[in-house]
Amino acid sequence: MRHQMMPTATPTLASPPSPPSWRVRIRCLASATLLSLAAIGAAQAQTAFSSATNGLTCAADRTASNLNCNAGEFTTIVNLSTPPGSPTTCTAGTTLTLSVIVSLSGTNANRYDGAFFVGQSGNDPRTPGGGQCAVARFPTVSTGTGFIANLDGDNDSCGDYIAAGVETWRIDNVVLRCEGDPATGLLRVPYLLSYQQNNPGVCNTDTSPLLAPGAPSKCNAGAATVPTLVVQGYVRVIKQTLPDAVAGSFGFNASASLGTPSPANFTLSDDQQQLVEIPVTSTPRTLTISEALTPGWESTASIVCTDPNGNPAPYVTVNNATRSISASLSTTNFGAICTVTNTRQTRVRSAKALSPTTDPGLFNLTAATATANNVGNGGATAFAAIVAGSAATFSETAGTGTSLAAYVSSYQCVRADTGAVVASGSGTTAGFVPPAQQDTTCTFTNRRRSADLRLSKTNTPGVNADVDQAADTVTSGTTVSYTVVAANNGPDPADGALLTDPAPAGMSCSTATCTATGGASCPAQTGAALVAALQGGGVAVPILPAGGSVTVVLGCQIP
Ligand SMILES: [Ca+2]
Ligand SMILES: [Ca+2]
Ligand SMILES: [Ca+2]
Repeated sequence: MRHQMMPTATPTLASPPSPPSWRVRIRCLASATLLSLAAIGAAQAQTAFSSATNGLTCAADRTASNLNCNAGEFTTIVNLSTPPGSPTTCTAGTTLTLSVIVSLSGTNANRYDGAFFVGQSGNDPRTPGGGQCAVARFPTVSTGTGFIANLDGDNDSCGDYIAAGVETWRIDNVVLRCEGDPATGLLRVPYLLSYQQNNPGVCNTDTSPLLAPGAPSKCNAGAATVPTLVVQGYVRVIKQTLPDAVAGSFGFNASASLGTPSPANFTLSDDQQQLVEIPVTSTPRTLTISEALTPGWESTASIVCTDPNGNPAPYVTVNNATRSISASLSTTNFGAICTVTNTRQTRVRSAKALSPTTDPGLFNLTAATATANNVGNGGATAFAAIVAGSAATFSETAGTGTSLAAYVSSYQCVRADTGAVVASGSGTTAGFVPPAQQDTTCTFTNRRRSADLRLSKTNTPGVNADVDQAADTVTSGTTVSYTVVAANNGPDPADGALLTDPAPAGMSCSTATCTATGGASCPAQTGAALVAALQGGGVAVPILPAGGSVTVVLGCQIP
């Protein structure tokens, strides 16, 4: 046996090709003497090199036997570390790419066509049928005293190894799954070093069946952990909304029976998802994730959880009423995928608009159970939630100091998402089934009633309509007919409008007749009573709709 001292030069350390990756130092025991490496950089400077091939048959399956690896020719202690700036965690079940540095020495005789295996899914390369391996055959170029190209004399490309040689060997592109050591929760890397005690034949690829232990004992195996890399269990929370793709942000917080989850708080909108992680070991830890109650959404959520493969996850419980997830996570039950679906509430409200907007009227509004009293233009009730698919009543009444009779009331109901009108009409009450999972606002508009009344008087009707002719004259002592027209140009009726026509001093009116058009009706008084009323307090026109008019013809003597 011989030892080789490490060089002291410190060359540049190139980054591994596929981050994240890790370099592994294997410190080899030579007759109980630990051969340690001063630094990764120094180690890499003088390493032999291989690039692993992944997804290959493991050593045990190549020999179709269980391997005990007890020959002890290469006693190995595996240390792994990550370079500065590397992640300090990996998510259980995800795939990593490592660069491994293996130091070899020992008590071996000449050995042939060797290889290094890493179980890619936590599987032990010694056990048949356990899974796939990343495999790298011995290099043929040495930077120490072990590897040699053609010790076996067949010129193959599977390196051989000189008795008791010393090598440091870097293996890139080792792909493996993030799986935790049950006791420590650190990334676990099961490995196996195989070699043949006799040349088994021509070996040129990592897939060669000749890359296998020459006997069940002719290997070294173990499991190393990466002390700087903690394996994280997780709950992946996926957000869905009903209806789909509705805007809305939902707050979550996470806690754990040990430590603080990462992250402890987050928000999700429809179709978004969040990974919440805690370190896991063989002892279960509880990760609890709760969703805050969000205004406008039903308080009860629908939560469905599975294991990472979509199968039932009995280690996860959910509470739809409190919108919470409780996952008991361990190295075995390391992950869960939970879809949290929130249903939009069906909500209604009433709002007030006045025309003109400066009108001082006050109104009491209702929408289902929501009320708002004495509101003016722009006022509204709060939203009231109703059962989806049920009818709701919207209404208004007069507030303090306001008479509904002074207004024309109408309503228009609009859904919030599209702005579409879902109901409209005249009056102070609306009742219908609002669209489900949607906000609907019914706006009651009150237009203050008004009428454009026009009054004309002439003694020459029909000549120039309602205007006296220029230089018109009447003769003293004669009786002249004066035509008085009261018309309503709208927009509202002017029922009860009061008409007066006091005669000038000296003029004596004695007859009056009335006709009505356009749906209007004449005053109750007729004849002398009508004359008298026009002279005094006026007469009421009982019905005077927009477009209607009454015509009163007065017979008066010119003084
Ligand atoms: Ca060989
Ligand atoms: Ca060979
Ligand atoms: Ca969606």
